[in-house]
Amino acid sequence: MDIGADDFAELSPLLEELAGFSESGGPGVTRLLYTKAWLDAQMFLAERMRSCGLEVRFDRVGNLYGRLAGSMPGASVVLTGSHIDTVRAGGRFDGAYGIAAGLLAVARLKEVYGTPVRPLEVVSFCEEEGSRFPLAYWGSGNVSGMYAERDGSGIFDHEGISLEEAMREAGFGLSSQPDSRRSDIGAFVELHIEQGVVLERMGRRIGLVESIVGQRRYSLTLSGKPNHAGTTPMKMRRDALAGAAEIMLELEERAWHAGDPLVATVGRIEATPNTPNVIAGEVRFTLDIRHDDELELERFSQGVLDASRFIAESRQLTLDIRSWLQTAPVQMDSQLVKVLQGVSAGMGITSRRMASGAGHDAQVLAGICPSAMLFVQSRDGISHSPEEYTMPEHLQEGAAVLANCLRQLAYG
Ligand code: HGY
Ligand code: MN
Ligand code: MN
Ligand code: MN
Repeated sequence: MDIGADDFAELSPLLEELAGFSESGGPGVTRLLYTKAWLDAQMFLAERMRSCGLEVRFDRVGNLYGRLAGSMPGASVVLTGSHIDTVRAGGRFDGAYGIAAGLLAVARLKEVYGTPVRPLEVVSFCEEEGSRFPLAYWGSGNVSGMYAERDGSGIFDHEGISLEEAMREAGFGLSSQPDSRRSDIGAFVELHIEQGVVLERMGRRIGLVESIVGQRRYSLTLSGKPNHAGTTPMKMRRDALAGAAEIMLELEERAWHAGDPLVATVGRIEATPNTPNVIAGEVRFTLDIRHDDELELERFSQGVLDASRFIAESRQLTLDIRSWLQTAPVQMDSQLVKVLQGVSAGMGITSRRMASGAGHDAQVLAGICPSAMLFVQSRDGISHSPEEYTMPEHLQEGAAVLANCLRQLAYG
């Protein structure tokens, strides 16, 4: 008897409950690393895992695991899950879906098939988005060895709180807590919403991710001279905000010329003193650049940085560039993708192999174990937005495909 979509009627209510753990005021869900909303969500999930009969533990950076022990001594772990943090004003599915569905899938497998051969675990990674601190994949990166815990030192949020301080405040970072690094994972399968329009347009139900784009993220700080907006002639200005605007348009123009699949974004900007009648003395902003080809990504990124330096110099501004994320494009494990494809086909569910333009914990886990991803449709391809939506029947179907994949991996 296969597990089916009907087994996951609890999924939407669980996602609804999780969405309640958010900074108040909305719009959408905001659950940033080590904040109260984040901690409450992790504790809620821990309780839910316990009530499903899973052994629960947190690691030193705050990743949460629920474990169903297997019968084979020393067998490697079959892991599923995703990230609990969100972007600011994000949706209720990005990350949360993979955890909620993973938890219910493992619970259902336990009910129907009992003890697996290999241990089955569901993880709620503490951070993936890079929304609070200038660093992304902190959760999965500490598991894979991409980061060591000490890499959190010298990293500050925009309020000047250090990552270490926030981690301690949330109750983590203690030497008595289990090391985050793992070498016992045999396979990782992450279920996620697509966050794009491919599945919807193609009329397919499941996306089988073959590759994930590479990314570069930078923080740029332009410094000029704050001065009076009424008395400073245009020729005498060193306007950091005008310089930032020129860099942004240059970035956009270059990205248009480069064409798909290159994408480039300035998503965050802070001007100082940010006052209508003062020329901005300092502007800090971010660049997010992505491509599925590492050479193209690097060439484009360096070109943009060179152009930014040129623009800054021509305006007598100083420019400080800080690179804080560099990931290469990653291939998913081809054998695992075949397993996911076979399971979908066996359930009579249409699927499509595809690339992911979003980053995911699976690309980090791919460094230590065979990893793959399943996508379900996102309505109108909208994500990182309060408008993010996937129909319950699609969510449940994805969870059923995940459960049957986990069954094949852990019970076979
Ligand atoms: O792709 C992203 O921006 C996020 O890390 N998922
Ligand atoms: Mn995201
Ligand atoms: Mn995500
Ligand atoms: Mn130009």
